[in-house]
Amino acid sequence: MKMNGEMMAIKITDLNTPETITWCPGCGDMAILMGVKGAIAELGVEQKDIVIVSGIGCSSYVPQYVKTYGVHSLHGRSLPVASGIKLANNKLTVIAEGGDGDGYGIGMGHFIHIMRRNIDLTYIVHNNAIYGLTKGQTSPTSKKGMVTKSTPAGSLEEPVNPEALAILGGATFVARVYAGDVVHMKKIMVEAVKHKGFALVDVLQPCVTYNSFNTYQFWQQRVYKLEDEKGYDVKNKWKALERASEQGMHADRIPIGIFYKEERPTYEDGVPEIRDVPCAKQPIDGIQIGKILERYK
Ligand SMILES: Cc1ncc(C[n+]2csc(CCOP(=O)(O)OP(=O)(O)O)c2C)c(N)n1
Ligand code: SF4
Ligand SMILES: [Mg+2]
Repeated sequence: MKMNGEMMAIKITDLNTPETITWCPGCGDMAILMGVKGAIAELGVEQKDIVIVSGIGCSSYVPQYVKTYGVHSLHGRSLPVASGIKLANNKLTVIAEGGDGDGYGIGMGHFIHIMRRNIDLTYIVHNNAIYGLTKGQTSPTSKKGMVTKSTPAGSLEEPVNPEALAILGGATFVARVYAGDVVHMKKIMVEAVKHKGFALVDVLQPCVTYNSFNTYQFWQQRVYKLEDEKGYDVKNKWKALERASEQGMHADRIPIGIFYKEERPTYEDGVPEIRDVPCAKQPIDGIQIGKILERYK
């Protein structure tokens, strides 16, 4: 499990920062922020042991609004930055966040490779099927035919299916939640952080300003919980893939909850040098840095 730091009682208000929240009123990002704070408080990991890393987008403001360590990095680059932090100090709880454009567009290469590596971190994607920050262009998850500023005649492309990709890509925890159900979202986020390995939490998030198709009402009418389905087995990869590919985020019926879960050694497990003492805490007294630098003169 990713929670390696000390456990303590944390109130949601302890996680507030003085930053002014600039999201549009009613934006689903606000609910996701509540879910993340609620999950951190429930997990009780000390704030000094958590790092939230984001890319660029409306969604990527989260590190500024949660009182933990945080990095607001570059567009599409939350995962490599988060990986670097985790490998430098694998005792930290690392959460990466960002938008669908950030993670499933420009950051797609990182997404695919982090899953096969199974680095022990949680990736929360605010999936609003639009580029929000840049004012409403088609994103990789926009529905085919969707009219936006960048596709005035309707998008010609099939949307990316993040859950199906993640199941096949080697992710060991794959979940989809809906920002309109904060209690359920928080519960799944807690499970994702507790999971040992790479955990994807894809959040269906209404952008109330630029996406008039995927509204609260749209998703409210369609979502159902996998855990309520009799006989659904989160360990059955092929059934999970079938469910994910047949019932994507724009379908008539949209499953939420944990699609797939697997136990597999993490990338860090394969690096014995950091098993007991993280890289950042290892003694450097005996290292003759001068001799190394000599070689580069
Ligand atoms: C390298 C680079 N390319 C493009 C941009 C412009 N840009 C900023 S945010 C963004 C897309 C935001 O959409 P998404 O990731 O879905 O986040 P949202 O705003 O919807 O939360 C783009 C294209 C950038 N900042 N950097
Ligand atoms: S533009 Fe959309 S995603 Fe961005 S803050 Fe406004 S409602 Fe939220
Ligand atoms: Mg987006």
